[in-house]
Amino acid sequence: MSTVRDATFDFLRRRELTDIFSNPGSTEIPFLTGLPDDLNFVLGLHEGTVVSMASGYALGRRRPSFALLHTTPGFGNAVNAIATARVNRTPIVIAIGQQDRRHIAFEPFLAGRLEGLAGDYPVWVSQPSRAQDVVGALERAYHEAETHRCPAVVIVPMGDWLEEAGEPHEVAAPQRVLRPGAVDAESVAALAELLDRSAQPAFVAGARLDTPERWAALVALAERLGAPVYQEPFSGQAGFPQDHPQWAGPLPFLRPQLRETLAPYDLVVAVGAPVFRQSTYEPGPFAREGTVLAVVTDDADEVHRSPAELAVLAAPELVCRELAERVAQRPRPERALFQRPEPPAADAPLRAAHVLQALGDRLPPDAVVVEECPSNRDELMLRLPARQPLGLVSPAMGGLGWGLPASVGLRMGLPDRPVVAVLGDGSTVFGVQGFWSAARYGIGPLIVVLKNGGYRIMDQLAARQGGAPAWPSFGAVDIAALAEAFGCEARRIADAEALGTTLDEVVPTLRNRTAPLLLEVTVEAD
Ligand SMILES: Cc1ncc(C[n+]2csc(CCOP(=O)(O)OP(=O)(O)O)c2C)c(N)n1
Ligand SMILES: [Mg+2]
Repeated sequence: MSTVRDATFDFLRRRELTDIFSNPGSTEIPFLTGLPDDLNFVLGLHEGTVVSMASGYALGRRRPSFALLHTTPGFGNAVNAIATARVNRTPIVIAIGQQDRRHIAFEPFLAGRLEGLAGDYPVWVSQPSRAQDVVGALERAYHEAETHRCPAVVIVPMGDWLEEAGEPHEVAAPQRVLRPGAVDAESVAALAELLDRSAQPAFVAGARLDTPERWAALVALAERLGAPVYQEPFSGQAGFPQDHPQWAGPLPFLRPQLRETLAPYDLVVAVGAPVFRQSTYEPGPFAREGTVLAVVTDDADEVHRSPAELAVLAAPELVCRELAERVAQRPRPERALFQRPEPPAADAPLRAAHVLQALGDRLPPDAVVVEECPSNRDELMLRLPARQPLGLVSPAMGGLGWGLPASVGLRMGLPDRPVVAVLGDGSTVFGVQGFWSAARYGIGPLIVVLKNGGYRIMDQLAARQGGAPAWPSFGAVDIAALAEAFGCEARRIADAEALGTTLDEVVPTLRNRTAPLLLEVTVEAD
């Protein structure tokens, strides 16, 4: 007899989901015991780490990944990572184990109240009505995840796995989904008219543009118009080459500074981004009166919430390509629009700027930099430009604990590219189990921790609020010892010379590394 479990193995093979990111419990035993050899089980020691690794893997491979979690405890632990995956537009099929249907009415041990547990962060949540519908639900979750670039969840009662498989004609999902991009003449004409009328247009590139085709399309349009291209605030990925002469830097995340930055322009077109994601509230509009705001994106949510004069819901690369053909060539700027800061003076004590500059001087153009260092994020954007797609990846929702495990998943998905995570010490502790998976499975990201001894960004916010922080620093937390406890090699660095010689030795190894390495760099708090 072929079982639901067998049919699920075939689903995983068919959809290239044979790497199973998981932390299992008793509800997953029937599925996982005696797993066929062609399925690769990847253990994470906490479910936040499991889903963050799956997230990095999906981003790196640009296709859905698969995670298997343990009923309420596993799903609950993973909610932050699932929310991050949603905001980072990461497709993940997540199966969640549940108690057996045959006695769930008695609320047995580990019976989960699962459907609403992650709110609407998963784009789709389903508990199939019958065991025989599990595979159809997984197939549908795969399509939902891919279409919306979000996590999608299927809840599977543990007794279902060994039930008889359903009939193929009962699978409520297509075998193939094609998603043709198209753009109509009317949309192009409406945007072309705005651009023709504009004396000073500017673009804002969003994370959705982080593919080679999309970078190229916006480059072509921006070069045609000689217009600056800013990066959307809090972007999870770079939408434009950050070493291009027309790259104008990241947009501010507070409205007064945003208005000031956008003041020279009479038209601002956000491409692959909404208008606009900001940090704390400040009154007033996003842009001065007289600046027309427009949006071009294939994310309906971004379109629907943007206070724009015109929004076009379409594949941005198609729109940009058509527009580039259509608009007149204008002069291009004579010098690079964005001036990178000078290297910091080589004095003691070591600061984050020194570390980021030292990395920037050495990393090859195809390096993948994972950012999770809150008080040094701006500095990182200045000194580590994304020069190729996936050159910058960061947790766009703001939840910490993603960067370390995501760098492990990215390196698994991109085995030919150097991967470097730059993390705050506080951030590292939220995802510390990632060290173990990297070491156990021979995955070699470089993890650089900026050890400033506390939650510096929070201290800065408290100072801006005019008071003392309620929370203490945690200066004594020994990150290198934590990494070593999980089996990851670690080095402690406290001066510029040691930093330079270590990076000279380590950076050339990054492309072929099969073991993770932590550099714990003690820096002065900024
Ligand atoms: C899971 C989670 N808990 C709490 C926060 C709130 N938070 C934002 S920044 C921050 C401190 C980060 O510290 P660290 O990584 O050391 O960076 P630093 O500010 O020192 O640069 C905290 C706790 C969060 N974003 N995510
Ligand atoms: Mg810190």
